[in-house]
Amino acid sequence: MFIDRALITIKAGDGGSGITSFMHFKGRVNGGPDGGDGGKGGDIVFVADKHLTNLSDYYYKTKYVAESGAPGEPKDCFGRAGKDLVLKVPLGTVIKDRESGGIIADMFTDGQRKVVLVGGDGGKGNAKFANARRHAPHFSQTGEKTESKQVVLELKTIADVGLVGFPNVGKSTILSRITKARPKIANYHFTTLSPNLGVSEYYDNQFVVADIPGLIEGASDGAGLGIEFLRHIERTRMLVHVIDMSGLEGRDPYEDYLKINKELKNYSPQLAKVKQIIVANKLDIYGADENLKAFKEKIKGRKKIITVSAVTGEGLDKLKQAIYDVLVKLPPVQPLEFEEFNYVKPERLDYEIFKEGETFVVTGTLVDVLKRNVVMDDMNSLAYLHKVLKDRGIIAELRKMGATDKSTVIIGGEEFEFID
Ligand SMILES: Nc1nc2c(ncn2[C@@H]2O[C@H](COP(=O)(O)OP(=O)(O)OP(=O)(O)O)[C@@H](O)[C@H]2O)c(=O)[nH]1
Ligand SMILES: [Mg+2]
Repeated sequence: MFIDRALITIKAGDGGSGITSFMHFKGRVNGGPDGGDGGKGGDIVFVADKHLTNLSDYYYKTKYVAESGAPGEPKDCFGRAGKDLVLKVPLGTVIKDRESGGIIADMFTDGQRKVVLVGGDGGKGNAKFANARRHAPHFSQTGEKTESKQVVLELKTIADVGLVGFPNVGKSTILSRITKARPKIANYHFTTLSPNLGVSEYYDNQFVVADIPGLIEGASDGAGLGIEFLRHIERTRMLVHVIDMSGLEGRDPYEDYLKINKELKNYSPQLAKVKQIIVANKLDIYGADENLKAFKEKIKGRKKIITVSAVTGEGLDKLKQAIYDVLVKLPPVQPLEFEEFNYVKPERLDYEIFKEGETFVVTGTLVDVLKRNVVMDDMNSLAYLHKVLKDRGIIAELRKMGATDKSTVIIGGEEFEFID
């Protein structure tokens, strides 16, 4: 099954918890704290892989969780880090955040890696909390818990040339003649149900050609197979617009040409501006000559027309050359330009309070951040500090621990008078 869009849930590994432990020696009662830190959780990493052609793996399995870090161990041993979970995707996969629609990455080149979610930090073991005043901390930190996220994977094929046209006009036949690809070819509409890619060789040059399902009038409103597949030619450098000149299906070739262009424009004005060459196909069929003449009159030399018969092979070398002549003047296929969306880990701000005689001491990462942001002799800044202490529940906790008006509180090395 060809899957070019998938919605999956991903979660980086949780951090392992630090542990509380004390050294044990035979004959020695009071060993120091030796609880090790927990390991970091595994990351969720996407890697572009040129051997993959579509996203079918992500259709069947939709939940991906990286390994958690192991808890710390006694004797100051760190817990093992969780393994990263590597998710391979085909080239051209665009990764988006489901909630905001923001683009996280365009997996454009083989081997490209993108860490989308970072594993949780391991918690600190009690050994890390020992200091001059506190010889035997009976606590340790738990590991950081990570959040799961939903991402949309969307394949936007990377090709130089896109084949467009009505169903049954011979797009797949042309692909099979100018590349080694072997798409299904048959005399009915919508033979091609998903995009086919092939590599065409022109002397020392190569270009990638994408053949997509046929379009019909109203495709942009969902008629036929719709315009869903146009995504796969959105980033091609040029289009080859294939037109059946035989008239065997009772349609006028020039009308076909206008209708397809209208659908392209409805899908995306940019796509409508992509350089096109016209291929007049099925010239081997009786009557095609006449139709071609009429077509040329209507188009009045506005576009280059290459006449071919995909079945006999007539004109296909000319077609390759015409494609090449256009491509050499164009820049190579580029990755999307976008403002990168990132999942930012909330900075873990914690604190602890302990009592030293009658004095309360507040320490921890929250205090470190506050110290960076607060100017001690500025009234507004101090008001902000007070608000943060209140919002974070530190004031309430100090009170619980017995702080009253006039108690001394040391925050980040500065002495304050406790005010409720
Ligand atoms: N006589 C003749 N028949 C052709 C030519 N090119 C393609 N055909 C036939 O036209 C029919 C449709 O060809 P396909 O290549 O499957 O057409 P398509 O445009 O890919 O069609 P969809 O995948 O349905 O959009 C097949 O029976 C082909 O053999 C040609 O140059 N001359
Ligand atoms: Mg086809």
